[in-house]
Amino acid sequence: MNITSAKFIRGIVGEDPLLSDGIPQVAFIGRSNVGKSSIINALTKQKKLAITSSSPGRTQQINVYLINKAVYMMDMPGYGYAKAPQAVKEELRELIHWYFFASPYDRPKVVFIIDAEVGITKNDIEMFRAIADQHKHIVVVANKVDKIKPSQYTQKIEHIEHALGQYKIIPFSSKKGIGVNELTDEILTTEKD
Ligand SMILES: Nc1nc2c(ncn2[C@@H]2O[C@H](COP(=O)(O)OP(=O)(O)OP(=O)(O)O)[C@@H](O)[C@H]2O)c(=O)[nH]1
Ligand SMILES: [Mg+2]
Repeated sequence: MNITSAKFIRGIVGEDPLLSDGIPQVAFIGRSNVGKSSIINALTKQKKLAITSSSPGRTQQINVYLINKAVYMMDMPGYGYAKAPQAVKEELRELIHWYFFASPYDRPKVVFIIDAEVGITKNDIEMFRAIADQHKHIVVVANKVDKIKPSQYTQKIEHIEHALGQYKIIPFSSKKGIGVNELTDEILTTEKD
């Protein structure tokens, strides 16, 4: 399956009519700077669709993209950015929590992103458990595999696998285009259950 069209709709910070318009949502979540926005650009093959930045905390609202006129990709703000001002951190945390746990809308499919080089952090595990508790459809992505030394590759990926249990992990690199087809299929496949 291919992504043939991708369009920015708008950034949202709370209730919005698009959340209940019946179009399925796929939410991209992970630590600040893990590469959520870059992955959306890699999947849509558009360098500048989602704004990326080398400084963490770039995405501060839920940016919504319509893919193939059929699915929304939700580019979430990152969690765990220690240097952000307390008030900003609180606001982003509340937005993430509202969207995943408190909003009345249908639960999204979740693309949970981990930095393959850094490995899984305490923050990742906490967020993952909370999401896995309430969301059935989770795809785990280990991004930035281009930064791992070949000799450490298996160990790093296995460590993430062990920390999360039975979840399938897609090794990914938005820089090198690794994993793009596999993740695209996961996102565009209609769930049967
Ligand atoms: N080497 C490498 N760098 C990457 C990869 N993906 C993203 N990056 C870099 O990581 C940094 C953060 O990327 P973003 O896509 O802005 O990350 P984000 O998760 O959206 O960040 P926030 O919106 O701040 O939470 C940028 O400097 C990217 O160029 C990758 O696969 N490999
Ligand atoms: Mg971002």
